[in-house]
Amino acid sequence: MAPFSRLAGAPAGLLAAITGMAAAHLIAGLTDPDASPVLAVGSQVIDLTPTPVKEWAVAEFGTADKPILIGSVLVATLLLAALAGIVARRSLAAGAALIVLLTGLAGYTAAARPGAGAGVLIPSAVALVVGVGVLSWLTPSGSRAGTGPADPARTGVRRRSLLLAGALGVALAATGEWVARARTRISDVVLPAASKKAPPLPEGLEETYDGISAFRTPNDDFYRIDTRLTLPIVDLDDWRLTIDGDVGQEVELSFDDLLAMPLVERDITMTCVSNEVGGEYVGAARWLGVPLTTLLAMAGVRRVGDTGADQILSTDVDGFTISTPLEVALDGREPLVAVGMNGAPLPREHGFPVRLVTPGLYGFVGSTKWLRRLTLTSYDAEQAYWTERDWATDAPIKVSSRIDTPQAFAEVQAGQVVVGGVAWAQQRGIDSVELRVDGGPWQRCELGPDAGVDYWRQWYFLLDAEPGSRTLAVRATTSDGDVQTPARATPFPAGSSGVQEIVVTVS
Ligand SMILES: Nc1nc2c(c(=O)[nH]1)N[C@H]1C(S)=C(S)[C@@H](COP(=O)(O)O)O[C@H]1N2
Ligand SMILES: [Mo]
Repeated sequence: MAPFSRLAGAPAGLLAAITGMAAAHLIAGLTDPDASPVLAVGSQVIDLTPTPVKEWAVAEFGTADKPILIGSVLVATLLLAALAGIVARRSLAAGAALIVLLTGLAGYTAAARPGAGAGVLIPSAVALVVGVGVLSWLTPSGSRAGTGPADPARTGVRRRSLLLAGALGVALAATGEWVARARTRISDVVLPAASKKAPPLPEGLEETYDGISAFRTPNDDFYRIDTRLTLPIVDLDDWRLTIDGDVGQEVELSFDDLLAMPLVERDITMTCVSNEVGGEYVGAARWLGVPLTTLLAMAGVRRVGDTGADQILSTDVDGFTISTPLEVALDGREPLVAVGMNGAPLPREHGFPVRLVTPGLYGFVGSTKWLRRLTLTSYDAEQAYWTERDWATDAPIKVSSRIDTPQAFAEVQAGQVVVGGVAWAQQRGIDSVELRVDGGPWQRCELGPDAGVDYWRQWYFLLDAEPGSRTLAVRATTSDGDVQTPARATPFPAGSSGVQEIVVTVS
């Protein structure tokens, strides 16, 4: 036997897996994207990953953590599939058994996802049938007994089929995605005007000073953080928002019901608890929606004493949960049940059709995307996704500031250098931002326009830079006198703290 002929079965196994997964992915795209075998396994991995590892992955890979995860699941699957192909040359039954095991695992994890119905098993079943079918078709019957050379013509056919299957897989997956988009009907949504409009947003500093973050973050640039690998398909005709639990009366509203209510417009900066000091997980938008308090009042909850509940447990369309302290929701900060973002319906990535936006709280405790249900309950009775993973229950956003320009390790010309960025302290507002050069005294920066306490503030400093290596640090102070602390804290469990410092070279 030639040294590598033992591996001759591998392409058959790979081909079986690729066609099986592609077929399953298409079926899933048509029915339920989360039931796609690779994604189901990936989602399960996310949920089972211990918090410190998850935190490390987000810090290390940022938003690339998802492609990396899916890639790892794919590679593991393909390795096992290649093994199935090799084994199949000795015993087709044993090879097929490996495929049964793989698809069975995928089916099991898909079914174990919150809110899964029996239909989630279909894509894995399709993968099983196609996978075993292709494997037995491509495993030469002669070789199963371990005799006779491989037929070169047959090998050529297999190579071509492999390429074809790859191309087919990409095409099928793309079709599935296109169908999913078409089914959400975002383009049909026409948002009414707000009955309480926000004042026009002033022109931001970015118009004058290159490199400072735009005063309003465009939807396409807005950071995205969630546990999902695919975006939910929400059929607007079926979607309802339910307010239940310890309420006077249950409320159920359709999307049109929401649009028919008085809508308010508010400028709110959202921040992720996973944002490191100086990080990218913060964005500012103009949100359109119904005040959460209006909906709670409809359910008979106007003040904390109207219910025995101490939290609002919000559930998304797939059963993912977020806890918001009831006291915070009712303290006058006016969280929104939002339908619009920067003048458009919510993008699918940011919660279409409806999301919660709670000013002053990190997203994981107040900004549920793809909202489906608001349940008044207690922290004793029910725990949300992140609470179960030991993150803070009450998580106010900490005051922070970021240098946008110049970037760390940039080389700049000696003379006047614009140093600038953004600072935020939602619910309190920014009083001042200060810059420190090479450990010298803190110097006051100029602030950009003010769009309210829940919105970030741009800032800049015209630095007369002398040649050499310069260390720049920034800190903000809130309107109630809270100075951004230099004491470092990790994002887990209640948000990062510390002061951003960057080094630039002036020449
Ligand atoms: N359904 C759902 N809502 C969610 C999340 C999620 O994983 N699932 N992540 C939360 C977190 S951690 C943050 S920071 C914000 C981010 O919102 P964005 O992606 O629109 O910026 O959404 C929140 N809402
Ligand atoms: Mo977050």
